[in-house]
Amino acid sequence: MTDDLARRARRILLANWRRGFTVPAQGLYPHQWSWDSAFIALGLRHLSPVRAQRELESLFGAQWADGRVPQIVFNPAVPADAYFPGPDFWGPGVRQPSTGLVTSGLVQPPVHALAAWEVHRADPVTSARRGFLRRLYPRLRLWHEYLLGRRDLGGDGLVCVIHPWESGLDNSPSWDEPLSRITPVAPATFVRRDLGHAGAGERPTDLDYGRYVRLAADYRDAGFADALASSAFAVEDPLTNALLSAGETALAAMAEEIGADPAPHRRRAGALTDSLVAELYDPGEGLFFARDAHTKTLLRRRTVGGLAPLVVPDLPVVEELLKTARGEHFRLGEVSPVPSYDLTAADFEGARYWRGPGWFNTGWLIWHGLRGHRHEDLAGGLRDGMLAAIRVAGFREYVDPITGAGHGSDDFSWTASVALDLLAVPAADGRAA
Ligand code: 2M8
Repeated sequence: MTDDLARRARRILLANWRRGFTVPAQGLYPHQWSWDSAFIALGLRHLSPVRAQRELESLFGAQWADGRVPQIVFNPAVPADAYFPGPDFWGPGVRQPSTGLVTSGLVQPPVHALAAWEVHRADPVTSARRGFLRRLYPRLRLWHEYLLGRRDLGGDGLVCVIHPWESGLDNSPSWDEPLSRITPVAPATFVRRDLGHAGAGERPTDLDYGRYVRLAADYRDAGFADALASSAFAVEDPLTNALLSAGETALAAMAEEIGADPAPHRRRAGALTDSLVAELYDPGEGLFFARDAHTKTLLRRRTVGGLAPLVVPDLPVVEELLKTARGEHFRLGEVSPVPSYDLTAADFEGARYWRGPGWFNTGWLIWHGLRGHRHEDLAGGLRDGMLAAIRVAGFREYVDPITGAGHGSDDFSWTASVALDLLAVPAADGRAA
């Protein structure tokens, strides 16, 4: 059974590989995505450590001079209209002089340092021989400096995402309120390509898309300037900031390994964690919430992003968060992967994208956090639950956490990758899964 699942996962990753990077899924996502590549590298390290290193190297090859790592690197071999918004939307202004590659101007959650460190640890000898950390560390540092230096729009030591696509949790209910203030562009002005590959009931709505396009076009037309005044949507997101803090801890480990100074990274990790807890944690709820940088109000929707700070090694509120995770809203221990949205909410939708379904990348982050905090039983149960979910639904993009039905793309790369990573550690009860 284990062998079969691992073999199927490997086959997906091989089929989705495109000379230097992996597409999230054939059809729906035919280019390279930023945080997908990080999760994919975590699985690839079990298949080929060199390929895992190349996955991250190719992404950072498209890094902008200002340090940002783009949400999407467009594959020039794919027709320009295969995905919307494609290279023509972003325009020639985003062609990177060093590589000639066209990219999106947005970013995605910074899970890369965490992934790079795990990839290095999978085969430190090959990593050292190829100079993997020596080459990647300065780029990762620049990436974090972009976020910390240019994206603290609220001035509280926390990074803002300026578009729902930047959060990775695109149509999460957390964004409903700030998004309601955005005037959508007219539906006739663009053609959605996603609906050719997935049902409308599993994707964001047309109204959501109209607003996404408005925000992306405004950012592009403002020359990708980062300022609160020109960012109609600006939220301090617990997932992004938790990953940045955990990423700074990973950078400290890398710095030590290559003889650089780890102290600034430790300081930054500590400061980020302090701000995260002081500004975004609600002790009454035992959960983190995103905050609107314009109104300074918490966006009180219970989402998996609010549990994501579990990835932070020195988090002072682990037990409180776990109590919430195990309660009726997320049912950790019973339901896998962790639902993206509150199971008890009136507007919970089990099949619609980030408004209910369980996803394997966020499941991996929580599993990783549980292991780091030495909650081996809970981690083992989540691992077994996620593998069982894949056995039932296949390697789907997301699953209904109640029925277990699979949704979105099939043969989804990070689902395959997470499966390979989970299979590399023993099952909760000590037997092979
Ligand atoms: C989804 O987002 C893209 C835009 O980035 C889309 O809907 O077209 C999200 O699930 C995001 O987290 C993910 O990185 C991307 C590719 O898998 O798809």
